[in-house]
Amino acid sequence: MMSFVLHEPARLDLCHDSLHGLSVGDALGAQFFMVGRSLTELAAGRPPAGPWEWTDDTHMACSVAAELGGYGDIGQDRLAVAFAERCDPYRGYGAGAVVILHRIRDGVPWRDAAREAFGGEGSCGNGAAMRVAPVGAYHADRPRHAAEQAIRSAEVTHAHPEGIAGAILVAVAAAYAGQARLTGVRPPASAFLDRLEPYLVDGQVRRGVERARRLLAGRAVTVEEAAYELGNGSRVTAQDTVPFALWVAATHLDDYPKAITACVAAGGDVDTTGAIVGGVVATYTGLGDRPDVTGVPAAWLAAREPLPSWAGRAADRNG
Ligand code: F2R
Ligand code: MG
Repeated sequence: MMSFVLHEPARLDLCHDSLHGLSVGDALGAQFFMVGRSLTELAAGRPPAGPWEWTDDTHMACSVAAELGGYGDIGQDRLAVAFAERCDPYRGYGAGAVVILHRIRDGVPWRDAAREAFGGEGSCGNGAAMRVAPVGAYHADRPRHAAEQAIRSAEVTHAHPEGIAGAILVAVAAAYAGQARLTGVRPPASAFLDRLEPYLVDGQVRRGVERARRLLAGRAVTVEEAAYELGNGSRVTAQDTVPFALWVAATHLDDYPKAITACVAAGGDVDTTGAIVGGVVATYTGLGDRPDVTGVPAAWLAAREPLPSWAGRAADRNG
């Protein structure tokens, strides 16, 4: 177990690499909801022509990154206002999220709006997980704090324990990806998921991640088999999305294009599996290539719609 403290510029570099990875995965994934997109072409290194518009995943993650860049930790009241004021249903927001964010904009306290959603159950949508990887990247030196901050970022819209559980695991996975980058030691796929064990809370997300760990410990399986066992996000919930996304990130931690191509191959909620996987994997790979690592390709960054200027310093590195 390593022990170190990151200085602010290093935190922000990891956070912004994660945000770029998240947004490229989201924007490229969303392309595959359009007619005429070819997985074979993508797998051969020929993605669709840009521009690739990003969706709600990136929009909300930019608010999270701006919060980290401005304040270091998540201020829930501030984040709720930022989410609510920026919400633009045109970006493909979840149906429940639109209602929650409009209510907050109308003056309902975020805690009430989140708790009253879905008949009082709260949302277990994959939206808290899709936007959280930059939190883990920012706190790569302190995974437990990353988990606490993930909870704070989730609670603003997702009161259901499964929605929050998914966010915790994605943030901690990103923190461990950042640690692996800083130490230069890539963990084997099964060890990467095993490290999440202290952060598993009882429920369906936990059971899904345990299935993913068993898959990684057994014979090699294809991405289609993994999606069959774990889900591919087609139910748009954390339970149906996070275990698969973590399996992909663990399996392809050193190869960003392969990781995103695996999400596309699995189908389902491709922009969101792409966002989660992209946010974790890019925390490890960074942008561009290193000798033993394939990061976010420059051409993919250039094809992605630029990030908004309010996203902070990450927007300075628009492709
Ligand atoms: N909205 C989508 N995808 C579907 C449509 C996309 C297509 N391109 C189109 O335009 O038609 N994607 C976005 O939503 C996901 C993030 O969702 P978030 O922020 O969690 O929102 P929400 O609405 O709270 O939850 C999503 C769905 O999950 C189900 N659900 C949630 N809580 C539930 C509960 N307690 N009981 C039962 N079901 C629950 C509902 O079906 C919600 O609508 C991302 O994929 C993002 O990209
Ligand atoms: Mg989306």
